Amino acid sequence: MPDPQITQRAEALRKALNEHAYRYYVLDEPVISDAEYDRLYRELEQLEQRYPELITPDSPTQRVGDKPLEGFKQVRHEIPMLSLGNVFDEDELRAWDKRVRELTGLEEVEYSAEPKLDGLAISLMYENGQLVQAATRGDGTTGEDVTANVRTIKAIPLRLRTDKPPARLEVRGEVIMPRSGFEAYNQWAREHGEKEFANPRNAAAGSLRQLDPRKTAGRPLSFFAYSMGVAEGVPDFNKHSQVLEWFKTLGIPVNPLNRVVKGYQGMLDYYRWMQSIRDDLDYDIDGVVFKVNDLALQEKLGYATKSPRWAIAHKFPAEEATTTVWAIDVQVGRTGSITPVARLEPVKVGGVTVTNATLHNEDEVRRKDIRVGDTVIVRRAGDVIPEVVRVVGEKRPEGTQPFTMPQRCPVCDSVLERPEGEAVTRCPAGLSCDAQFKEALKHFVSRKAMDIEGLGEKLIEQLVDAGLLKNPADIYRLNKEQLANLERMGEKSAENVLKAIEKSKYTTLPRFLYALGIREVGEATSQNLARHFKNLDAIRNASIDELQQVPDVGPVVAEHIYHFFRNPKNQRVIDELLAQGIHWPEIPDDEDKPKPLAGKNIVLTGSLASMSRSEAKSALQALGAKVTGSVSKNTDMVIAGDKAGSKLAKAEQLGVPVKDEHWLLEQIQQARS
Ligand code: 5U1
Repeated sequence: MPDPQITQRAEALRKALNEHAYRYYVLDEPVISDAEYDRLYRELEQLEQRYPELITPDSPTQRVGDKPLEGFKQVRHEIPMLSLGNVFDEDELRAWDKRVRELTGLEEVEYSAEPKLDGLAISLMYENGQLVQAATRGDGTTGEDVTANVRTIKAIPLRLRTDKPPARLEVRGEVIMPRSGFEAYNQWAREHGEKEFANPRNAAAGSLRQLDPRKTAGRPLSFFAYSMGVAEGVPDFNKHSQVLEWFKTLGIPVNPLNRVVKGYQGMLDYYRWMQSIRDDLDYDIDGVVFKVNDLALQEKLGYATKSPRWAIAHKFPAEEATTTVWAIDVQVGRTGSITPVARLEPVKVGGVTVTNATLHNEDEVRRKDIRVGDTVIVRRAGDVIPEVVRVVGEKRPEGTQPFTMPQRCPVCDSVLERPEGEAVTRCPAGLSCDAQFKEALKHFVSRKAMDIEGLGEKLIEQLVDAGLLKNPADIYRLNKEQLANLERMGEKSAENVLKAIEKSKYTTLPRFLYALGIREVGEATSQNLARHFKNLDAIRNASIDELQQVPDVGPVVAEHIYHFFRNPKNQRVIDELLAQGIHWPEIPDDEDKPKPLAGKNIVLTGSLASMSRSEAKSALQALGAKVTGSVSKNTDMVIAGDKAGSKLAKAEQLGVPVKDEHWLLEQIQQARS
């Protein structure tokens, strides 16, 4: 037996590691870094290697077994794992609430409202606090024993965090693969010739049904609990929400976006909230679940054949649909990139009719082997451009041909180029290609660039086709007659466009730089360039080395900027624009300005009305703040704009102060005065 001090140290390490896992997965409030956690873990691992008798089954080192399984044992659920009834719109939800009110005799019912995770349902059995079995839902009556795989999921405790564990507790919930983990896994799979997963749900299911737990251990899985099955020696609860709170104290993760709501209106508000933040979450949800919160009422309502009468899933409109590829065209982008686009038989996806889907680039079309005539699954998530997820192979008609990239630009007929090692094919004609020229102009007038309201995409196309715009400076030479003579334009609209053009002459240096459309110079880089050099001449004359002194500007971007300003055509356009009266306020030296937010960690979320996210970020940095992407206990403040999502929810949960746009504008104003 090892020295008692060593035994104590192993025990302390196990306790500390479990406590840190609880803080990380349940409270979402880690107090040590990942590196520090790894250091403690390695110390325990080394002790256990030297003294194997110290190993306990619930040690954090014991998550992976050493042998692949031969197959999965069948597990019969003591209490069936039911599925949920669905509603798909507000009327159906209202009708469901009405029925619950009639059956309970209540005027208004309290519901537990929860995100509906798109993962794999699982049952975890704890006996005297130890995880003894994990099983898939299967057909609801019999599932598969996936204990060895589930033990590798760090979010699932191997032992409950209590000195008085219940004799038997069955926790039910969903195993998910976070989107970030899914992307990273697929990237790894591509690089190592392994099979990629079509979506995070398949990835979670595939990983759990993996016969080699060592492989599951490498998959980034997580877990949220949502109900209790077998319960022996469990405290008495009146409400479902109390059960979920109790789970948290036991170290079992519960979704932080769960809420208790009242009545139909409360459910509807929650549904809309989840719909508005679903794209910001790091995991897929396909709807929300409402459960009658009072457990006695749940019992009263009982069960229909396959699902409880006390719960319902309100599903989001489907984000995937099946359709046919009519044609594959190519589109020319602003910087000459050639993007293949699938023209589709129109289909409704997530409530919107989709007719086109981006195919990204030649390699992507080849990899997915998308052909004209194929039946394909298309996906649309939020504002993201629809894309083809995969081909339905069984439905491929005879005689289809693999896609080949055209040799020439469909707009200007230049021979296309694909530099070695790059995925993108390009038209080398630059602004002499009409397509690139139109795109460059659309970018120039766009909201984050020169912000010329009323000069939209259609109008730009008309003006170029009519020969009225040969370079961006021509915008400032347009007159009322030229505009009013165009189709669908009257005198009044022409006047409004001219006013907007005039107004745009007073801009900022970052906007002007961004408007120029230099390759890989987005809003943030434009801000950094302006802040670093203070004036346009300094940027125009900067060497590649000097450009690389700017935050976020590496050798490639520096080259793009350097060559852009050495191009005689670009020099002429810039000079003409300045001659037309484009100007901006001088950027003051801010060295000795007060920095009221010095040292503060601030997170921005949602959209602001008066400025873009990157403008707000720069303004905060100028006030001395550090702007970070995620909310933690180290965050000093969250600035929330419109449609703020999970970051706001997390700030509220952690008690981090939340400020609004008005407050930010005040800080900027005060620092100026
Ligand atoms: N959030 C949540 N998801 N979900 C799925 N709650 C929930 N409840 C379920 C299912 C299948 O079943 C209840 C019958 C417990």
